[in-house]
Amino acid sequence: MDTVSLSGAPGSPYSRKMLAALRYRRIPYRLFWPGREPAGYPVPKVRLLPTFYLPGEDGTLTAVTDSTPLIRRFEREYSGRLLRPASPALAFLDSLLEDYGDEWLTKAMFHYRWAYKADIDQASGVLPSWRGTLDDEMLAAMGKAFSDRQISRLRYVGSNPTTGPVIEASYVRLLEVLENHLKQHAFLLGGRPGAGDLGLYGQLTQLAAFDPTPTALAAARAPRVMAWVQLVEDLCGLEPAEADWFDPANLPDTLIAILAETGRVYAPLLAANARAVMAGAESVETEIDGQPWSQQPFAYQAKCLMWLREEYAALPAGDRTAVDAALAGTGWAALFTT
Ligand SMILES: N[C@@H](CCC(=O)N[C@@H](CS)C(=O)NCC(=O)O)C(=O)O
Repeated sequence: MDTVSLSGAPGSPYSRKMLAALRYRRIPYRLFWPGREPAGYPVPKVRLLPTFYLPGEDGTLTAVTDSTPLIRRFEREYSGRLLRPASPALAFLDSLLEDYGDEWLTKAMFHYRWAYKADIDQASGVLPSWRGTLDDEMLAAMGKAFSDRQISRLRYVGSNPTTGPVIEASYVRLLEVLENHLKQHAFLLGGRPGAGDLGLYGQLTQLAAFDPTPTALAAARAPRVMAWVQLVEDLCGLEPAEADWFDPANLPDTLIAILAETGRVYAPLLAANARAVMAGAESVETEIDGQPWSQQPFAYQAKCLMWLREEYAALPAGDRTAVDAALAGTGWAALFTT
């Protein structure tokens, strides 16, 4: 089996998502700390973590980013222990949950880390130290430069005084619905993990296991979620069976509650963002959860909606019926079923 090489860091939720995917799939990997890649390694067009180094069409090493298509590529290239359910209906729900983790829950991650003093102080000390040895003066300077840069980028994820309370309330509700689900089920879609589990897990490695403000919220309300984050980190010993997936025609109420929570906040944002991107608007102005929402448009998330709509449109009729039933009454329905 080919060994996969990547650069990633502990404070990068998408790096954690992919490392957990590789461990569960038992794909051998070699992890480089950013900046410590072997000489001559290619650099991606947009420097993002994680960056994978994979053979391109002509066999030369190519830098590849973006966790969602990479998970799908590895499903094709490595057999067994697949993260994507064989049922198209379940696979579609898995895509919704993965996208919510990657694109909405990351707002909470970025917001809490760079909006509160305790979190800024901790991140400013720890994150630069992942780069290697630093004396006190260097660490203070790099911590300040790093936090100044990230705080100036809060606007990209849409964290601002208008949206902050919406983001925080949604994080607390997610903890509650996930905690409730984990009382009876090991993973979102049954007894084995999907890509959606990893999408949520990646962000929660920071929210519920590193940054002090959101981790305290998880400690007070969601012990099972905290334990789950620790377990999902390394699932290489789990032996999944096909029968471990839920029956899409008979989904538990606790999963429907998770779909309701994710659709409540992320679906209206996807719709409003896509409208703003199409119109070339300067800002997305909408309501989420009955409260005003304002942020700059994000072209990538317009693509996310397009991909989800394509997957929905390709569903066989029976699967579509099951999906429609699962999403009825959730915010997701407006995006797909009307
Ligand atoms: N959609 C990408 C997102 C990757 C991403 O945004 N990575 C962040 C860190 S977790 C990053 O590298 N940001 C650029 C920077 O910090 O300079 C994925 O799923 O891999």
